[in-house]
Amino acid sequence: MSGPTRNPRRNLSRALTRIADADVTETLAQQDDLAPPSLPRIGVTGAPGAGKSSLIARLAQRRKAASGRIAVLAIDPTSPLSQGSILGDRIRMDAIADDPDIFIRSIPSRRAHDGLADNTADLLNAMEGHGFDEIILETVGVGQAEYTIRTLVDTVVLVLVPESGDAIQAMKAGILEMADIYVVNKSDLPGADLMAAEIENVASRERGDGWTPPVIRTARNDEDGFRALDAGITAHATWRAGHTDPDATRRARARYQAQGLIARRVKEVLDEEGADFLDKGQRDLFDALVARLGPDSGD
Ligand SMILES: Nc1nc2c(ncn2[C@@H]2O[C@H](COP(=O)(O)OP(=O)(O)OP(=O)(O)O)[C@@H](O)[C@H]2O)c(=O)[nH]1
Ligand SMILES: [Mg+2]
Repeated sequence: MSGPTRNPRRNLSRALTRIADADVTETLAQQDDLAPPSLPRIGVTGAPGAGKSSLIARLAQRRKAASGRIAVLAIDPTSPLSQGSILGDRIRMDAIADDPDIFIRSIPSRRAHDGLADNTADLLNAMEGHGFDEIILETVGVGQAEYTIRTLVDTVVLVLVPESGDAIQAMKAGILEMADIYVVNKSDLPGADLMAAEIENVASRERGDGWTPPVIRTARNDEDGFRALDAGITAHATWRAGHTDPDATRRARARYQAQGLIARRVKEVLDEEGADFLDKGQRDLFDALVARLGPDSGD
């Protein structure tokens, strides 16, 4: 990783590290340098160990043939102390780690309770303007995370595995209405056909927007599955271009990001203040908090 041709990657890597560690004030200061979001974003989500990283490694190789340079961001839910799964993601994606057209970065999901980092939106924005053509985001889906990803990416791929009770869990959580593409991964394991049929049943119900999510079986040694997934993503992108309003997407992301920044700032203030600050009625506490957030807060 040296020489002038790799510098854009190094710059991006540094930018991501800065953003991963930034507080709200630093985050806002960095926003000014960012290119406006324009790259297609694919979100790959699913339970821990569903095979997301392995699948992304194969997918990225296919996507780059059609789309060009690919950036992969993996939000890692494990403790930043252990770094266990960060290594895991790297090993899974080893096949593409040295590919000059594919950039991979794993970031610990600090303060996250939904499988996403509180700064995922900032990290995604930072990946704009570094010469990539497409972004793939890996997140661990733990129920509600899928709803959030929906706002941040253009195509949501939900990775399920046979015999895990995943499909039932996903249906209970209402997630099966949230994905644009369903993948039954590890289809070499028993139960894949049954599971695919179950999901197809649910997925074929009218979603209200006219897109019928495909159900695609993938497995480690089955190129046909990855080819179908690649084609499914392209088909969804084409459909989306004719059926969604880019302004609405942009505004939904702006809204999500603004809410996230405020929530982070509130948490920062509450962490900074002592116990006294909390010893008030809700109304006074709210007013005091708003005053602290305002421009005259003195920090
Ligand atoms: N049987 C089978 N195992 C697979 C397949 N793909 C991946 N695995 C295994 O599943 C395990 C998890 O794979 P990962 O790619 O790390 O899964 P992940 O969803 O990224 O995991 P986290 O990031 O930790 O949530 C590894 O032991 C893989 O070798 C497959 O197609 N078939
Ligand atoms: Mg992974």
